[in-house]
Amino acid sequence: MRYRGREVDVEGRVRLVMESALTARDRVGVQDFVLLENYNSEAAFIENLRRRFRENLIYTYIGSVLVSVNPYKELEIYSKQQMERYRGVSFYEISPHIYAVSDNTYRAMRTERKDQCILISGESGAGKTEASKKILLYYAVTCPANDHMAALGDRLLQSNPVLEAFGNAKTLRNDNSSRFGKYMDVQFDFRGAPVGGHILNYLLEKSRVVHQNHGERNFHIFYQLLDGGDDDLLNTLGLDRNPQNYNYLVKGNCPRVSSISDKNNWKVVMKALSVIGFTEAEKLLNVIASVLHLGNAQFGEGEEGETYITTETQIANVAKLLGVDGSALTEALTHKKLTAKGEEMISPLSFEQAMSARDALAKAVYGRTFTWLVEKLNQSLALRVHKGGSVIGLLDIYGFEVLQHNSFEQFCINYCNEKLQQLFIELTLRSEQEEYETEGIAWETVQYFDNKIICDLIEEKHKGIISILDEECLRPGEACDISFLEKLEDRLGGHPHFVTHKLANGKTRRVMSREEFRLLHYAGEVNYNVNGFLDKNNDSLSRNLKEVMCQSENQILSYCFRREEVIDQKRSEMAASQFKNSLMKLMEILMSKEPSYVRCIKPNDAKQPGKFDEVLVRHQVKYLGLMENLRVRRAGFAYRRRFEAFLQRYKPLCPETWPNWHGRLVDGVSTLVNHLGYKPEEYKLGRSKIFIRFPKTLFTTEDMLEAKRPDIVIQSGWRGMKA
Ligand code: AD9
Ligand code: MG
Repeated sequence: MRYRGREVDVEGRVRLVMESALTARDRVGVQDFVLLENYNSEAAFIENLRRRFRENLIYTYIGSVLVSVNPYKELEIYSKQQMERYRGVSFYEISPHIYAVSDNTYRAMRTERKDQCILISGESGAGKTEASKKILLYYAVTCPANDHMAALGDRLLQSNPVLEAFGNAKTLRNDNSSRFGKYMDVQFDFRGAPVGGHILNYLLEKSRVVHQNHGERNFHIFYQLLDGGDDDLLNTLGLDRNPQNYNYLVKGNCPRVSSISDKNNWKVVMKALSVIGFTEAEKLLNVIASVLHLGNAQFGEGEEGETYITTETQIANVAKLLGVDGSALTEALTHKKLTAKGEEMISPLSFEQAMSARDALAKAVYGRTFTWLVEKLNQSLALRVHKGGSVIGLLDIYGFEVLQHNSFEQFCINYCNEKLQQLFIELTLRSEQEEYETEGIAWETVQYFDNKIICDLIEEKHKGIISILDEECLRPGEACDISFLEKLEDRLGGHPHFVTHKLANGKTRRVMSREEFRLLHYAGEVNYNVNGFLDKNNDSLSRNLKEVMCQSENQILSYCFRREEVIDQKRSEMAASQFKNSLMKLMEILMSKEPSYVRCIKPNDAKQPGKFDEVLVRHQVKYLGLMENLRVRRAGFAYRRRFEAFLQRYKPLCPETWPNWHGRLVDGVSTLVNHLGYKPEEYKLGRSKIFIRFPKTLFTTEDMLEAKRPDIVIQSGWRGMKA
């Protein structure tokens, strides 16, 4: 029996509630999925998650992988006292927690002197960013520090509000959705104190600067500035407070979000910028304001089809804030420069072309400024002293996305997830295999789906989707989104993971539009609409706009728009290829480190506490590959523990090992399990660990222990495998 708590009965009497180990297990499930009897059953997996979620137990392991379900409410489990509880404690001795992963990763780095990384994945709103912040906070609070280090811890923490202000936005799925991928290295010195940091950012969703879907917003910083900036500042920037007055902020018709205080966040961001030692705030705000004014620039169409600007004052404002010449900017927004047979020619842009040039400029200015900001943060976090330390990397990157309409952005995001899944399978299998080898236990081959075929389909040189997209982008004037789709059909039709409306027999698949292709991802099918693929991949700014920008007197912008870009006519890498290459580099970084995983799950689409939407959860369990993960982990043995830990825990169950065993550990464990009546097929003894095949064996032993010494079990905090 275990103490469960106090309950007040109908007559107002307080009584202690006791329950048996068995009912506790029924109530709160198992804390590690490897201990599920029926580990092949998805239903059992989800039921276990649900039970735990109902009890506010949002964390569960699959071996060493942490599964986390977003509670959508503040739980009292992140205090400093809780951090202390997890310090130096072995993974399995205490209930699952993000702090356990943080602490174990830290200790592994310290003892094995090997770089680590924590990969956090899950769909939008599942809790990735919150998890990464909790890990950072854990290190900032628990790691040793001196004055200089403390300042660094602060800067590390303060980099978050800044990045979030510029890179996060309210979407339908998450009020604080990260619209970029982030990989952050935290560097520690030989004493284990954080001494530096470095951030890599991936693919900011720039299209949001000029367009938002209904119910969504632009990046937070715009609203923060309008709501929080003081009157003088707004006057200088020529802005008024109402977001509805800015074209780039009205598309989603959602100027305010109840869960967000833009005013307070503005203060937080300004303070963070000062902690980080940022001196360019004014220039940065000029850039932000210029984007708002640019969105209000309007064009008219002359009698001969030429385009002109109707909002002169807006453009004057934009030019002033961007630090560029007004007439040059006007000219560049309404004309294009062509070079034909060595001669330069100027021709007017159509109305649509001018509008898209304006939007392209806004996206380029914002996107490049974001990259610059990350570089500034990196300078502030740069390593000062480095003597034989190691690194812990944190990856908080967009999860697999299937929206109603999926475009280029979803294509890149889902490609990224394919790569991470590949890495995950490879590393999990590798580490399982390595453990078996070190322990001298025969490895049993595990069947799993290798998604390399899908990665190849997307990224293979000359043959993959990205190469074909690049090819089409190099045929300006001739190629269009549909010709890209046709080329895909020509080259990839018949590939087992690629589908379009065309059937092999020449007929058409009626359920698919003629503008879509479908990829059968490891996580499920996604239809991508090719509309806009070429433009987004090209991501280019006209040459004359670049010329104007590179003469900017705003130092941020003159840094972002280099003269060399104009002089050197060679085209730079296109967006998808750039993303592909940055992912390759990321894979290399991750491969060189020892990985830990946090898999985040979103319990419902309503952002509500206490609501567990089974269909939604099942879908995520599937595409996070959790069942596959569990199968790999359970391939041979459900449970493994070092001899000393096993003996320490169960020695009271055998007179020969109690109170102390003085011989070799392996002999002690052997004596103990013989006494308990373990059958040879139930377990194996490795070099330093015992491997137990079935959870039932372990549960029986646990129940015996509890029956024998209930007081010890409760006090030890080892809620067995049950909480
Ligand atoms: V996205 O891909 O960037 O759109 P994330 O990063 O996975 O997404 P995020 O961490 O931003 O999601 O979490 C979404 C919201 O869920 C947060 O703003 C919190 O309100 C809520 N959340 C997430 N994790 C926790 C938690 N451990 N405790 C309480 C949480 N609330
Ligand atoms: Mg996020």
